[in-house]
Amino acid sequence: MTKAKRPIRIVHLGLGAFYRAHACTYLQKLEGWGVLGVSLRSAAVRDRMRQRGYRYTAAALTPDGMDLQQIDVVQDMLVAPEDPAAVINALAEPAVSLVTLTVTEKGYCHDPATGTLNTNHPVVKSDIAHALPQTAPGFLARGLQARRAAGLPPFTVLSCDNLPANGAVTRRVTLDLANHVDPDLAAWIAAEVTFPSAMVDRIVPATTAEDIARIARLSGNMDAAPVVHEPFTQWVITDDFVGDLPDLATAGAQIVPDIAPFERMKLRMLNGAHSALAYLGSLAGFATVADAVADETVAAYLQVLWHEEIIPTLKVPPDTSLEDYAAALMSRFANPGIQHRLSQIAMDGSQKLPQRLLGTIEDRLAHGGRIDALLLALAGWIAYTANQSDDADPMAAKLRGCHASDPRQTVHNILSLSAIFKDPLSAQITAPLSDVYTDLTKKSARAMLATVAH
Ligand code: CS2
Repeated sequence: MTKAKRPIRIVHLGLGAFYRAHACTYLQKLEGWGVLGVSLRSAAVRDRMRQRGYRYTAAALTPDGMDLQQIDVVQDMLVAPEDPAAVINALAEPAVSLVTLTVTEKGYCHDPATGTLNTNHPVVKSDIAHALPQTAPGFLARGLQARRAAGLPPFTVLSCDNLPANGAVTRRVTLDLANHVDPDLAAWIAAEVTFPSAMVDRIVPATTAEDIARIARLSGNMDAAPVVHEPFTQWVITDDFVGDLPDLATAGAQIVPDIAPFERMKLRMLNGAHSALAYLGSLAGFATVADAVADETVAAYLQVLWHEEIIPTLKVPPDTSLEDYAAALMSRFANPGIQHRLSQIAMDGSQKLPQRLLGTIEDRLAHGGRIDALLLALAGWIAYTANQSDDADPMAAKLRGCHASDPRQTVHNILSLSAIFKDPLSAQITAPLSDVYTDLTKKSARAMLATVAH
């Protein structure tokens, strides 16, 4: 007997491993909510998922093995560049009431320092000029335009990316784009559409060929598109929806009046530590998060980073202990079942650092207190950008161009990048960061970690 199919009521932009391992495992617990996945770039995920009718295995990686679960939330998939009009039509389907996004930091096409749409970007320019878009803000604006023209109610837009105030950022870029297309459309969106912010959390390493083979052995089924994830999961969403919505609270999400303290805790403690490990851990010769934190010096460095530099900048979220949160993070990072590559986390640093490290440094400068561990992480990132070989980071070429023979000049050039560093932060950290980065070019990363870890 085949199970009743779930009607498509959610369109997801940017269907990748994270959403399939996170949001879809919540939706799996509910009846009646199917997802149409959209890939904004390549056909690879669609082609692999299609082989099993979009049903796939989600494998929880425990220290002793894998717990497998079948997920059948995704009903179909579109590849936007193949047929952008089909994506607009899907967004204008009357049954759709929720649009979710995981398009990564750079997919919002915003200037990370200001949060506004980067209208100098050629693809954004094209989205303003043409009815068939390529970017997430373009699809949101044009999809809402089609709904408005058809006299349909709007949908709720729920970002699931690791950005601070991700709902407000999504709203800003959608409104900016809509305003260039038609100011009346922008006014309608501003009045009718809600963009709740959310904090999402689950460690999802890239699926490897070994994972695929192991899942096939365990399940007896060949799945070309499984996802692997840690057992932990958390989804905290602002209570700000319009229309009919899945009962995410029943599925385990926390719906709260204000996600800001949860989001700041997670972005600064988890993602901030991840980025610090990605740069400093790789310089020290480690390949994965678990390998890096198994090292005593690295683990001691993280304790200083969390307890002495990050936690003092945080507001404690309801029913949370920041000390317990740090301890839980350490055991999540140390999970030997997870091969989370530092190179995966290191990508797109220019888009990640403002919310992961720079905001914390700003708060410390305003209120006093040491920033040694934070500055060392920043210096590690600068060292990484010298040889950044992949051009995934939209600022990779610019960053490489900042490197000079004099390390102080390099720091000066990097801190002049106003899309990343706001005033007066750059002026305030020029001298101490130059010292740390100069030292890092002379000494080993391990020796530098040891100095901070006391
Ligand atoms: C990681 C995140 O790749 C990265 O930048 O820091 O993907 C991290 O694993 C998740 O945010 C955990 O929720």
